[in-house]
Amino acid sequence: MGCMWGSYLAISQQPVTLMLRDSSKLETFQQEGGLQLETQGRCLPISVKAEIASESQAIVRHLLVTVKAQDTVPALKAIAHRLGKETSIILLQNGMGMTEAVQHFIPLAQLFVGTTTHGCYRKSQFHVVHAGWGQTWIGPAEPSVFESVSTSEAQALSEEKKQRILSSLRETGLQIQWEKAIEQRLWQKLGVNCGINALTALLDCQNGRLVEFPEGERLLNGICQEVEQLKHHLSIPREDPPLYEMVRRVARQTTENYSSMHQDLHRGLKTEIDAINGYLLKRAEALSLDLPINRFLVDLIHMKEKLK
Ligand code: KPL
Repeated sequence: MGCMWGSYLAISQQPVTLMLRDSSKLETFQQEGGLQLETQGRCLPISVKAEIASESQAIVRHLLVTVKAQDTVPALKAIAHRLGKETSIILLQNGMGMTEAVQHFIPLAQLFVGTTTHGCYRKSQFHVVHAGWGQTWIGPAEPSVFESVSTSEAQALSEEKKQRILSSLRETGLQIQWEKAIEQRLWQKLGVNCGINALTALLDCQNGRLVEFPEGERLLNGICQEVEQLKHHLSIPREDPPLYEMVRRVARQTTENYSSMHQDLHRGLKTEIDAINGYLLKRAEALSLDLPINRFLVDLIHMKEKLK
């Protein structure tokens, strides 16, 4: 996702820098001859700067965070010296629960969260294929904080940052919508990921295969019922269409895809299970609610990670 957004920002002539983890990533970037974007059957070389994120001292004004959920805090800690009250951060990731952690140690930066239905995958480290066109919603990380900023001066600053972020992202030509009630969209995406990701990873199958068999339908239904149960306890409104319908629809629309959790598990990487089904368990535990199917999935994925 980072390579995809970086490409479109660069194509629309905006100053953009890829912030890389370490020197080996920068070497790979140079060896591959920079960034390439494949879209609508064309492969475009993208002119974009790249740097080792922690080495520069320059203040970051707009930061789009697309790392895996579990890498969020370490990635931001590595560049904490570059983040201040002039920084706006957008978290565009799978899973939930990262905003609290980020707000905790970067209280001054303005935080936004987003969710997207664009599909992309990498052919190599810096060669990204934009495979499915989608939409993106951006909203305040926590409306209560965002709206309760005390002075009108602070409110004007927040509004200015929001407008700058939106216009910069819209310059790319990708569809961006401001969503004040972003939490609801994040819950919807979380529900979809809770249904599809762990099952496809464990069953070693593409997304669409889940809805080909009655057993798959029953499993998805059970997961979705638990998500709905938790949402009911948290007073989060039910979705229309119901989550189960939504999950089946996404599984069909992305039928050939291997989910991100499938890809992580099969590459021997740590998965985002703790920010997806694991996030449900954390929220449920605080309410003394048991979600046995989701607990089972989390345990199985953790076991798989350990058995690698
Ligand atoms: O977001 C996804 C993921 O794989 O993480 C879905 C929507 C399930 C598409 O594969």
